[in-house]
Amino acid sequence: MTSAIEKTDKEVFELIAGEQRRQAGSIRLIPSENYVSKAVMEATGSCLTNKYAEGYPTKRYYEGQQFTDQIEILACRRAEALFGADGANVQPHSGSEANLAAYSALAEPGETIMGLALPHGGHLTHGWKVSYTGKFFKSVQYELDAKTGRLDYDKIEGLAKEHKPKILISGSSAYPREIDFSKFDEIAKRVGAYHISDMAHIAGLVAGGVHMSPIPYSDVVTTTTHKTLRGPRGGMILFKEACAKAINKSVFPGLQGGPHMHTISALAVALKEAATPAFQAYAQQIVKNARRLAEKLMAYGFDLVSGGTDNHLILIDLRNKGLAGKPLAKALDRAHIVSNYNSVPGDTAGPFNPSGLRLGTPAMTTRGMKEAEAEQVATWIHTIAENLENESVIEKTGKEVQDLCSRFPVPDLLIQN
Ligand code: DSN
Repeated sequence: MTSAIEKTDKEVFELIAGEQRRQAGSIRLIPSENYVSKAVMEATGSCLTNKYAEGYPTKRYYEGQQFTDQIEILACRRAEALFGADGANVQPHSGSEANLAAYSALAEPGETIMGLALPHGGHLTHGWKVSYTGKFFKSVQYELDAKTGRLDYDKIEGLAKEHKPKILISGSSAYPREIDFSKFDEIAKRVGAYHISDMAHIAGLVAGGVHMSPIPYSDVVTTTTHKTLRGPRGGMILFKEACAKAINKSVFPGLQGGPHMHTISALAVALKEAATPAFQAYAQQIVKNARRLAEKLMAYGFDLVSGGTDNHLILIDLRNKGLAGKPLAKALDRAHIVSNYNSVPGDTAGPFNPSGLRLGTPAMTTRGMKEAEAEQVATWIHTIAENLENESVIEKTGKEVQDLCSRFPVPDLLIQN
């Protein structure tokens, strides 16, 4: 926070300060959120926000690219080195745009794409009906196995053989188990489809070596850059050389104008951070924390989709407790534990009042919390679930949560709670 904001606009300053206090004083369990380093934050807020750079390095439509070209090239080379990819496009403004650009590069409107259904853990942009990806393309959606809560590769193959998609999409937004990208690749090859993996949620785990990499098994890999990867908000596409031309054309001029150079500079910084041993230790700890949180929640009788987790994410099916996701998420938020309500496989409740709660450990891990704190969090979730309408218990729990937060300060926030 710079005093310039306070001088210019007290109102926005106070709101940002409030958000800083909220982030410092709560345990943030939304699995797609994190805390970036001060270096990433500084690059995001740098003078690069002032620069237009339509085009690609050395082929721009505006002059004055002496530094932007070097920054974008650096970000691409770091991404390729970190993930072992042939090529990278760091211009997508978001994961959704990265997905649309990737599909548009490899399929014509009206051709078939096949991805995981939203209520089963897929993303909107994997062809769900309300997303343009489900309107521009003919969309076929696969689901998790009803009994195991896991991907059923035989069923996916059967569906792929029936519908012969042009693109098979792997990846998810709410799937707690390791994805076997090699199996998706085999299926895609058997039906003559391109394989696009969306690793947005797990990019940091892949970089840290604790999840199978989709890169060797995919024609194209899309990702956001701000989840487990811990970079600025944005998107990125990694690809095999054969797809380079189509992907680059699809991002610009196909879908976007000027790239956000301030974000790309921050991504370059985050990719450097992600190549360190400290980042590997962070990725390992995310998974350890999620496992411990899952075990303790199950000990309290919570029913977890698939019976546990292999990654950073946990999906609780609250139906056995007679609870819905939204009231629990709201009560937890009052106790400074921030999660999101979510559909679970086979959910008959609508998306606005679904039966699940989605949790993740990246942000708590970034602030240094380990297994003991994960266990404590499970106990608090149990306490709140048992006392949904008891405001004095919620308030008391909230104080305990804030006390723990003050023992694990977020290093780079200026204002602590
Ligand atoms: N909003 C992201 C998530 O929370 O998973 C997906 O877009």
